[in-house]
Amino acid sequence: MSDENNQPPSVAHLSPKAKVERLIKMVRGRKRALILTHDNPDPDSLASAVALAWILERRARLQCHIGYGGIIGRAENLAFVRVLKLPVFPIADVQFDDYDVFALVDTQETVGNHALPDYLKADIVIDHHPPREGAPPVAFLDVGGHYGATSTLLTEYLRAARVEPSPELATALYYGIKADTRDLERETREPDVRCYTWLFPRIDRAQLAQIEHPELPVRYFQLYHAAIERAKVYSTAVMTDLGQVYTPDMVAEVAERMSFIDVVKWSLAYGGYKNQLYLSLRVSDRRMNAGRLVRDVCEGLGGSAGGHGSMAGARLPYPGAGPARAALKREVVKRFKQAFGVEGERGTALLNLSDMS
Ligand SMILES: [Mn+2]
Repeated sequence: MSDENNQPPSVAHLSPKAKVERLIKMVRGRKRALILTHDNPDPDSLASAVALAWILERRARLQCHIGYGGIIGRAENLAFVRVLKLPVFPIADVQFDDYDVFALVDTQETVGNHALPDYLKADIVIDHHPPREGAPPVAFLDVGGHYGATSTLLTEYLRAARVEPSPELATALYYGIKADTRDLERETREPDVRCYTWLFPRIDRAQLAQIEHPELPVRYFQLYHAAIERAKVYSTAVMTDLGQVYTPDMVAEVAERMSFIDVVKWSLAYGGYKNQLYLSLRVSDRRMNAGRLVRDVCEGLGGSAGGHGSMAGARLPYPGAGPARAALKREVVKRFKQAFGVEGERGTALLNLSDMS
């Protein structure tokens, strides 16, 4: 079917060795690659970008740069970049005309959460998220496999290319897999375990410890205080309005933390950052698909949405004036309450809920 459209199909079914051969062949004759993560990149995205650069530099003699849109905000992610000295740059420092290869990792062209301008085409897309429909053809497309992290895909590439990672790169990929799969527990497949085990003797454990236990800014605790005060519980759902956040990552972090409340199956957090409303959802019911739910709920509100089984997020245009913002939040809450089956409930502040244990 793909061939009829002249679209090179995803290489997801090929062996890592065949993938790497095709990748190297595809960039032959090119000189400079720009590798982009998704916006507000997480460790999986950053590690994957650095690993792809590592391979293209060594096996295809390309000069590579890594760019990201948005900000790196979580303390762990800041420590990740600083401790491992990862060569990644904000997109404002990037001149797009300088490159003849464009790559996206941990995201896809039509997801809308990356900094590649519309007038440019990605040549390489490597992502462990489910394939998006309606995407334009991509010369090298590796999506749709069964992987808990994009870092796992890139670790397979490294091994197939017979390129030894530095301790910093090994630590980055290891932490990328660890964070995305929550210690090999969430949506973990056999290749994730295999690559994690392969990387372990190659990592720098002292650096890993510095990343996993970073110093936290005062405003982190202030935000958590507000989050706990504002959280509302509706039967098995918790919703947390974070107001304005100092970094979008905190929305996901709070949603994740609140999902551990013993009575909770659905955890939604939302907060404004610049002119966007960020939403993050965690679902503990394995029969539900958080990604699909968020896409359905946010349909027609603009912005972008994505995710997979148990975790998903979205960002929506968040108009400047107070009343318009309040109206958007009310609409979002109404739609999610419907999706959670708790419409009509008034909810109880988390702080007023009596302990069930
Ligand atoms: Mn990922």
